[in-house]
Amino acid sequence: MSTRRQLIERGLVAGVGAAGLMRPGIAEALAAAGREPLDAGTIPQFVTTLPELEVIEAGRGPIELRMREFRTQVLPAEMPRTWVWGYLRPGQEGRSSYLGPVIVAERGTPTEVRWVNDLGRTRSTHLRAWVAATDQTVHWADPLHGEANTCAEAVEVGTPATGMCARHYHGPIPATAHLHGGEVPPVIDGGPDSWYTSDGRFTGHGYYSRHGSAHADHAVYRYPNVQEAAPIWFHDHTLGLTRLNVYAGLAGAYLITDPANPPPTNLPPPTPLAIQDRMFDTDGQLVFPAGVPFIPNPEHPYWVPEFIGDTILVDGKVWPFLEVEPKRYRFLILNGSNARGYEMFLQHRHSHRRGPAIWQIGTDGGYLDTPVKIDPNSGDRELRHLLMLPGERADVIVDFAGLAPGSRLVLRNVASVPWPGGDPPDPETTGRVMEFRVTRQTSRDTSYDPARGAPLRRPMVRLVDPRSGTVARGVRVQKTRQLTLNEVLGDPTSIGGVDYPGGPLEVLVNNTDLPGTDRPDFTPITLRGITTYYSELPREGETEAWEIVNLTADAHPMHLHLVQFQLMNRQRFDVDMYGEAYAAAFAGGAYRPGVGPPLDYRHGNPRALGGNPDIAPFLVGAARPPAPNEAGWKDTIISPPAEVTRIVVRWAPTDLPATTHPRDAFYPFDPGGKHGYVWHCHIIDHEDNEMMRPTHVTRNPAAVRTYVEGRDY
Ligand SMILES: [Cu+2]
Repeated sequence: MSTRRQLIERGLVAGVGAAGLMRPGIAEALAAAGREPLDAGTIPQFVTTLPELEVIEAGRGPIELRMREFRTQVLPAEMPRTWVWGYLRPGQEGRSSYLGPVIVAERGTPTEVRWVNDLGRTRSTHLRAWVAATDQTVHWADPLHGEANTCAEAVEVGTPATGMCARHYHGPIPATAHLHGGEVPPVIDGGPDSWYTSDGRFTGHGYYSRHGSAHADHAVYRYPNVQEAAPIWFHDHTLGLTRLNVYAGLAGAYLITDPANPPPTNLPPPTPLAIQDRMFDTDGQLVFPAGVPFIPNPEHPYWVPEFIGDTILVDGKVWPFLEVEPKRYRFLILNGSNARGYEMFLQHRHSHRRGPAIWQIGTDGGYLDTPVKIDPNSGDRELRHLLMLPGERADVIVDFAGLAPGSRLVLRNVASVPWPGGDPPDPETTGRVMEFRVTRQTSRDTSYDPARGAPLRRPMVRLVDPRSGTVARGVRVQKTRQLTLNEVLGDPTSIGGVDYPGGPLEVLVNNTDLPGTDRPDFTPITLRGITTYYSELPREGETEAWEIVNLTADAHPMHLHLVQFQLMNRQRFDVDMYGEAYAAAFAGGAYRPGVGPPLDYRHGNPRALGGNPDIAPFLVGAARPPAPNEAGWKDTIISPPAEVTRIVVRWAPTDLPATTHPRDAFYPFDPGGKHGYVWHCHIIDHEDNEMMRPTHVTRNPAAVRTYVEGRDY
């Protein structure tokens, strides 16, 4: 296996596009289980109204959300109903959409949510896709570890080449809820090891952030809501099972408003649009390709590198439509897909004319200063389509004014999968997201007009100057880290008559495959007998520049818990030349997958932490400042292949002045302590197979805390 190939060559599955490789196998794989794939091309489009998601106003007492299984209409009416998982209120037996609810919270008023796992056991679930896609060979939640976990034994006695533990998990279903984009204490972050089972017997026991408040079958998280107004969301985050739990339906929205810093009062009311892709069988049940013939390597008998579905859902309905008057509407768009990216624009269904424009008014972490026009007819490629990879949000306004009643517009998608180098979507199916139908106007539109460009907020604090793509004046960067993204590839192989093409074996952050990787340059922290080796240990109040060096063939949406940060710039580098220097830096002069960076994390590169050869001599061309619609607060940032993506992260609230001394910058709660956070790729399939690292924030000793949990967590 050549080093170069491991580093830079596209794996077969990832490259051809999971879609291209998977399609032929779906029918035979399902047939073996007595099921048939549903041809996405036969599903009627734009016949289902966009559902109104359930809204919960926080601040009216504690909220209880129960993770439950139910059947609902996901496909169009008259097609079979689908078994899903969702967050239901007490007494609710089901809901029209699995997605949700939408929690609306006010800054300054905490929200207490009691998250109850009521998912039962694999024996009782109807989600065949979930059961048939669990993979006990990835680093995963593993509830039965130490009890009935025969797989642990199989891993020890089996040989990797013949496939370790090639059987499905049977036992209680673990789950947990993470508030994505939330500024919260680590004990209520809902990290990958914070899971618990509905029988109350098992809780997380691993390396990543631990549960703080799991009591038997539930956890109580009291969110402080101290951050600026932002369209954040929540979803499952169970170690090694997130891709399946989210696929089953566990996701909702969480909007923080800030009455003290309101946006223009006449912004149109927001409609959430959560976009996801799925795959169905003819019974209307979810399909998740796993196992032979979809896996690239025998080492992980079920895990596939990227789930790519053939149908597009918005708010839990396949290809819905929404009636709109010829006036302005505001949409909070979330890419809640496992792996699929979207490049979107509006197009007239019949004339194929492109437009109207999409005006972006907010990013992951809140409002932009002024609206940014994303116009499909623009000469500027960067601002032609609304690009969103998994985990990202966009707050947008569309002005349907001037369109004749009866006009139909399709929200189109032209993003290839994997993005950016994979296959384009099918213009008849996955190239379509939803439809807008223009009706008669019933009232005058007095709402905020983005075309006038009035400020959306008092100017945001700038850690970077988005025009120059440099650190903003007066901002001092205390630490710089250069961190790599790596894909470890397996070789083509044949075992027992089964051919494995070879391809992604696991995907890594800084070439480090377990928080348990024991290195003298990492920092061990032991909790309840488990030692985690941290490498990213930021100090509260400090400002850091992270240079994410993507050595893989695809883009990765990298997500940091706790913080909102700003994109500084992106810059290409010579992949071949850097790849050689990188490989040569390892002991023995050849790339060693999974062992961490080649050099000492702290001292190996005099210009940056991270333990990687300096990228500077290998940079190509000029650094590109962020696109105007990316120049806001972000918690998930696209790291394109063969590029360095530079972000500036301050481990402190976003609205402190940029020049605040680190000593005077701190959260109202304690971000330090035992549990820590994570940062990871938000392609959930990657996150489930090692593309994640723990972070531990060292608390600012000068901090004055005003938010205390006040509970015995
Ligand atoms: Cu990734």
